[in-house]
Amino acid sequence: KATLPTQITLIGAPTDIGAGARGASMGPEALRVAGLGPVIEAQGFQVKDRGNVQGPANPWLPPVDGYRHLEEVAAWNQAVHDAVHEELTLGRLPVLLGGDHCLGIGSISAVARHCRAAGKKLRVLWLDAHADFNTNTLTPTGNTHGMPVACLCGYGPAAITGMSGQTPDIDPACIRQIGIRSVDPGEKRLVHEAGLEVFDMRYLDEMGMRATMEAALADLDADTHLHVSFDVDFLDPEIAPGVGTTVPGGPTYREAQLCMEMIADTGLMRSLDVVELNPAFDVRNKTAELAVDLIESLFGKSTLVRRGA
Ligand code: HAR
Ligand code: MN
Ligand code: MN
Ligand code: MN
Repeated sequence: KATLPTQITLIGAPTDIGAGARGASMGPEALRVAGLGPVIEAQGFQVKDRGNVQGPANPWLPPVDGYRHLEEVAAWNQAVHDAVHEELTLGRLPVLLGGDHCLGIGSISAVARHCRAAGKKLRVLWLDAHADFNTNTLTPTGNTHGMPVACLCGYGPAAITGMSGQTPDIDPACIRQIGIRSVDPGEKRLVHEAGLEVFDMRYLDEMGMRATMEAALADLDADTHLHVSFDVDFLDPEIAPGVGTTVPGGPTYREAQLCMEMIADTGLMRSLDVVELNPAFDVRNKTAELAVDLIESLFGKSTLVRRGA
C-alpha cells in the first residue's frame, strides 16, 4: 500500500494579490498559530517550515485588460513555483500555505513539471465552492483567484500560463472538482466546453460524500501523484466564516472529515495547497483551527485503527 513521504515542508505565501478582499495574506501565520506543523508531526512526519516566500505588495488597483495585478500575480506565482518544485525535487511533500487561490497556478505548474520529469501521472483534487475557471473576458471581477484552473488548462495570459514549461500545464481530464456551488455564467460554458469533471453540491446532495469521493478517486494507481488544492471556502460558511468569498450550502464538518479521510486512505497525496483562509473575516481563529483539524485527517489521523490499514 502507498504511503506518504516522511518529510513535509510548509511554504508560506502571504499575499492576497488575486483576491477581491484583503486579508488572505494573513493566512500562513494563522495556520501556524493554529498549530499546523506540530499537528502534522504528531501523525509521524518530519516537518520543516521553510518560512514565507516573498513577493510584491498589493497595490489594490482596478483591472487592466480584465486582470487585476497581473504582473504581481505572476511574481508571486513564480516564487511559489520555485519553492514547491524545489521541495518535490528533494522528495518532500510541499504544503503551500496561502494566500489566495491564484497561487494554485504556481503550485500546480510546479507539480506538473515534476510529474512530467518523473514520468508520473497526475490527479488534481480541487476542493472549492468555486470552479476558478474564469478568463479575462468572462470574469465579473478581474480577480485572478477566480482563474487558476483556467490558466493551468491553457486559458490565460502568457505571464501565468505554461509556467511548467508547457501549455497547457495540465490536461483538464486530470482534474476533479468537489463542492462547487458558485460558477459565473460565462465560466459555466467554458467548464462545459473544456469537459471538466465537476462534483457539484447537487451531486453531493444526491450521492453523498462517500460515493462522490469514490468517483473522484477512481483509477488512481501507485504511479499517480495526487495533488490536493484545498480552498477553505469549500466548507460551509457556518463552520468556516474565515474566508473572503463565502457561499452557503457547503459540506458539513462530518462530510469534510470523510472527504479528507478518504483522500488519506489512498496514501497517494504528494502535494497540498491550503488557500483562501482570511483571518480578517475569522472568529478567534476558528476557521484556521478547523482547517488544521481537517489537515490532520488528510495526513492520516483516524479515530480507530482502520480495517485493512
Ligand atoms: N467567480 C468569482 C470571480 O471570478 C469568484 C471567485 C472566487 N474565487 C475564490 N477562489 N475565492 O475559489 O470573481
Ligand atoms: Mn478557489
Ligand atoms: Mn473558492
Ligand atoms: Mn483532529
